[in-house]
Amino acid sequence: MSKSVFNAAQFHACVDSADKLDYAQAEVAFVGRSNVGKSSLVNAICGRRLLAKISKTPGKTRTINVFSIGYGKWIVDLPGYGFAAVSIKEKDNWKYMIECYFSGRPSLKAIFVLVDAHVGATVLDRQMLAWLKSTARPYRVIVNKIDRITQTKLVEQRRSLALDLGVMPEHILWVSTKKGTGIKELQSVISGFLLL
Ligand SMILES: Nc1nc2c(ncn2[C@@H]2O[C@H](COP(=O)(O)OP(=O)(O)O)[C@@H](O)[C@H]2O)c(=O)[nH]1
Ligand SMILES: [Mg+2]
Repeated sequence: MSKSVFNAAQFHACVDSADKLDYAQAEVAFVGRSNVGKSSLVNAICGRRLLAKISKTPGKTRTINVFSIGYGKWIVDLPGYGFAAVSIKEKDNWKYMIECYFSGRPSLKAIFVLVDAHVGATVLDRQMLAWLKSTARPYRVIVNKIDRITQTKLVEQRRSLALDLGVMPEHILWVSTKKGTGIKELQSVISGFLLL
């Protein structure tokens, strides 16, 4: 893997349903609360500030956004969950969209669930993980925004978050998109899944 593989990432597609996606060799997806930093993370991984739109208004991304890293290798930014102001119909739409995506992509190699270090694990984060554990898909947990936790609280927060999520602490990737912490490790994990 070389750094330039990620730097050469390009916007590939933006669709409102999974069946509109074309063929990929291998893809990884990011899912998590609105505002957890999914789009920021895509930008950090690719070393590009404006590749994925970053919004300060939660719930803005209602589409599946695809970025390609070389031919047929994708990073997929899925719409966020848990934004309070959406209607039941929109929540159902979200669920349907995500389920269609997860079940309709044989090239999906891993799902990264992003959790906010400062907010902690939400009910929906736990539901998402429980659901993923019940499927055969490989997944990883990424805890983002660790810059918002003081150094002294970090050890305790790591332990309690892991416990809360039911994941071994060493199986969690701890990152700060803002500071760039953990991005290299994440790139190599992604490279492994996408065979870059
Ligand atoms: N402090 C801090 N803020 C972050 C970090 N990552 C993202 N953010 C901020 O969180 C907000 C939501 O980010 P965005 O990428 O749009 O989240 P998304 O809704 O999950 O795509 C933005 O204001 C980002 O600047 C981080 O590592 N640390
Ligand atoms: Mg986003």
